Amino acid sequence: MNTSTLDALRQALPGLKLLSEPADLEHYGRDWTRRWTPAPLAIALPATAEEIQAVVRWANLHGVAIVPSGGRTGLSGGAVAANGELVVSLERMNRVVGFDAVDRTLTVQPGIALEAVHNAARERGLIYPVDFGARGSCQIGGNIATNAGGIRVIRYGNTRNWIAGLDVITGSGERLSLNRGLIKNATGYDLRHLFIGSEGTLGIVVEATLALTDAPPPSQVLLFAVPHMDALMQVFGACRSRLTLSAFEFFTDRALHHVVAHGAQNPFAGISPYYVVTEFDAEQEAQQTEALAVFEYCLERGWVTDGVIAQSEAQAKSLWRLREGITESLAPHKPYKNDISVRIAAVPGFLHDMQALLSREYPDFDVVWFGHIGDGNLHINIVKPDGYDYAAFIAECERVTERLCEVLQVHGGSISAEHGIGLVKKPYLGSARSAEEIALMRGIRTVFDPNGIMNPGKLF
Ligand code: 2HG
Ligand code: ZN
Repeated sequence: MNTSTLDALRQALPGLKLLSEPADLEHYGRDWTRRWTPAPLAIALPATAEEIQAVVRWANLHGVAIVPSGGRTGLSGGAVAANGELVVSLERMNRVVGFDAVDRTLTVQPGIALEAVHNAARERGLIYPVDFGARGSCQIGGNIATNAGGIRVIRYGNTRNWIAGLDVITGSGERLSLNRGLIKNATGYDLRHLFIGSEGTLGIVVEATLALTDAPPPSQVLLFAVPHMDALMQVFGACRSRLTLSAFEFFTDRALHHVVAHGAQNPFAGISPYYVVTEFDAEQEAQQTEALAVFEYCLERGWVTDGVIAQSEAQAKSLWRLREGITESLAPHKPYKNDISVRIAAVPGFLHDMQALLSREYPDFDVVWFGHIGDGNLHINIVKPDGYDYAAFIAECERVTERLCEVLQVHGGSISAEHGIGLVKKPYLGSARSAEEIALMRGIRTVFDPNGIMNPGKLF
């Protein structure tokens, strides 16, 4: 790569905003993984789909790799640019471009933050229900590229369920309008769904039509102290059968330790090995009474030892902070992350095998468990001991991840539930997808991106 290639881009698109200062290369060249040293060629900040299309055509002509870039809150290295790629940041394309009250859809540009989507939906009397901790910085284009999940999947499903239409520029520079907001469209392959979760390897989302829904009734937030691992899914069973849940999350005492050290409040006097945060519809008094009955029921059986129900919006927020603040509290330690899933029915057996594996393989590391246990999705963060060499730490974690893949295979699970494969989990893709599937995925990629310019090295 040389400056004349970039000059050709400047000439072809004199209005395109391009950045190449070292601080910009560093800022836009990495995501939250912090494992790779950013080294992009430059940063393009297009303002229109036409500019993106022209950039993709230029990249094909000059053999330049493109890394599409959203809020870069990803945890799998999917948005890292460490090999002279052109980063295409969508951050200037952050507007709502349409709302249809009859279809109940919101059409947005890809660089809009998830929180701004929430606000735009709410202003129109509806909600966009996908939600997670990074809502303030992550962007809808990145959410689509990873089929992001989060804390309300238990009720609403993943991002995929809420994408009514997508406009994309493929890796070969064609613009496609996929599904156009239709609810029913039985016309062959639904290419929209190929782009959702494709991690920027097929093309770039330039516009998305999101399905909205009614706001749920008022809810309440409950925090349980849970004395042992087996009780987690028993509490889940009790809550799910008697309450209308919108979230069911868990974390361990180690997670509590970190999040409290980071400023969150432990509402209990003591420490419990496990905690559950659950949110449920509580519009009527009967539902609130039922929640207390569920608590009593679990208490009698020894599945919970304590509980607190939020009495105000502020208290609900501070209970949520205990769960949602975990990632940020661990970030300074640059933890090694696992984001794994099994079917809900397989969770109890899997938890046992995994606990045995982790205590055998990580006797000396701080292992922090938390996540969306009601969806069968666990986040296991391994914290590097002080003074331990970082490269040796990663190598050790990767060795254990191979063992973890074997346990996941026994239980029919997946090495990436919602963060994507990116660079971090690339060596393990074959543990969750067959060789035939991967060959087909590669073939699909070639159809959309024959020159392999879109986010090369990620996923495969
Ligand atoms: C969450 O559920 C996110 O909080 C981040 O998916 C998980 O930091 C993690 O491992
Ligand atoms: Zn998560």
